[in-house]
Amino acid sequence: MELKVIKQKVLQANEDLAEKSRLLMRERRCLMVNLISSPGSGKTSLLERIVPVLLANGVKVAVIEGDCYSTRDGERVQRLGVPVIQINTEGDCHLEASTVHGILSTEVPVDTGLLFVENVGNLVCPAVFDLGEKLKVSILSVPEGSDKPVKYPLLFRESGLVVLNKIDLAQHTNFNRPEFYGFMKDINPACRIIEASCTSGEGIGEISDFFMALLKSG
Ligand SMILES: Nc1nc2c(ncn2[C@@H]2O[C@H](COP(=O)(O)OP(=O)(O)O)[C@@H](O)[C@H]2O)c(=O)[nH]1
Ligand SMILES: [Mg+2]
Repeated sequence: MELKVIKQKVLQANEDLAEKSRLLMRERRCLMVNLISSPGSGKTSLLERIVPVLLANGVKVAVIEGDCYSTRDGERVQRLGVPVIQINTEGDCHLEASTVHGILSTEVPVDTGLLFVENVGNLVCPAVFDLGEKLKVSILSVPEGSDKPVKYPLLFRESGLVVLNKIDLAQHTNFNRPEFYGFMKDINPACRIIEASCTSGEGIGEISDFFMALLKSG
């Protein structure tokens, strides 16, 4: 009982700060997107694919890179020519609103139109800790298996877009599309699902169009 109360307080403090970040981003007309997946599903690869398309369309993009350790992904994204803020959690498995809120005013350029937050690779905790984003985007790669929506329902329920990545590998795996789409229909029927390959480029245009439409709709 005692532990449950403490946990609720932690989450409430996170929610309060996330709401402040959401208001700040709304004031600045900046769309914040929380990118969530297991390690290796293709979050950074997706950024490498879609950021150039968004830049070519005149969108001012910035990226917050969340990792336990290393600046490897930050360096990959920096090569795209966009501002990158690297956060190393030193072992924590997710970002929290307190970490992100502190840098929105100081590190993220004020004219940013689209702010991607690449969360720490994990399907559990990043879904619990709201960062103040407008949208959660989850990436599932086909080698991970079609059962992930039922095993991690919170993330897949809260996502506005699921990118089904590494579709180029589908023939080499036992990924069951009807099962995956069936689970998604039960858990989050309104969710947009786009099949993609960051290797072949399949689906990248559709994902970029999704973000452009979102930016236009305000
Ligand atoms: N075959 C294939 N490999 C991919 C695809 N997307 C990413 N990868 C590879 O998967 C590995 C992990 O990708 P990365 O973007 O670093 O994943 P992250 O940990 O989610 O950021 C890298 O070796 C990528 O080259 C894809 O669509 N198809
Ligand atoms: Mg990455």
